[in-house]
Amino acid sequence: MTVIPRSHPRYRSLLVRAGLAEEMQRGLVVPEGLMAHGRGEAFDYLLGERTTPSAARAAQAAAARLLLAERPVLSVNGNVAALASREVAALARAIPHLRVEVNLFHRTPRRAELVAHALRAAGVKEVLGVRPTARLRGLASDRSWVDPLGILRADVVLVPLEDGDRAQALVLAGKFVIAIDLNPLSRTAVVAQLPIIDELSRALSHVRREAVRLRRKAPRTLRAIASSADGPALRGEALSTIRERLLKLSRMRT
Ligand code: PTJ
Repeated sequence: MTVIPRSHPRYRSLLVRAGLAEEMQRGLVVPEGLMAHGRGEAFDYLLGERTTPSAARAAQAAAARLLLAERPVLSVNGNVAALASREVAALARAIPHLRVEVNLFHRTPRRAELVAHALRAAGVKEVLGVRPTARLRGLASDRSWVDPLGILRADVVLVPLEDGDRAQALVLAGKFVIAIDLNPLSRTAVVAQLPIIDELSRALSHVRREAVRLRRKAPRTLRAIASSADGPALRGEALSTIRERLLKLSRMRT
């Protein structure tokens, strides 16, 4: 593996890339996952590589929504397992009734096992969806395979790095969809009732912190917080952040 000097201004970003490339060699991440990551990085640049105030509000609303849910599920693909298994495990500890399910676009039994292994190694106690037996209606891809004890009966589904088709199918199946996606223009961000437009690890950590802070609040308070975030407004605010940053940067002389 290439040695990345700690002094490199993009050290963390290069380290994450190297980790993903390594996980692609092992088969946890698919080559398409690297492209998806590149797109995410580009939007993170545009957004300033930090959690914006509107993304923080979305994360807070997501935490309240997950705490209120009866059968919440967090859906995990190859990129999510490679980038944020620890954050997934920490969130599952903070919200004990949150179930964790493997869901893959490029599904093979081996990849499903690799994702489950990464999650268990990070501390997730129960992993659903390794050998799913049910299918989500209206979806032709392998993403339609779901666990009857997980996504199939879930009322709220948290879907990081999702493709728009499945987000749409989940909404049509009557689920409340919380998406994590850096691209405010993606179909996933558009169809999800609650898009968190932020980087995956930052967003999951934020939702966890909010869940810990909110978990003893009364349901009435949680309901007010959960309904305080509005999808189109969140996307609009992300686009405004990008526009303002670009305007400011375009006026700078250095
Ligand atoms: O592991 P599999 O087989 O399920 O495949 C996973 C990928 C990611 C390849 C698959 O879901 C895919 O093709 O996703 P898309 O359609 O490229 O969508 C990924 C979205 O996530 C894009 O809108 C990216 O901007 C966004 N994204 C990428 N990396 C991050 C991100 N959002 C937040 N944090 C990131 N680190």
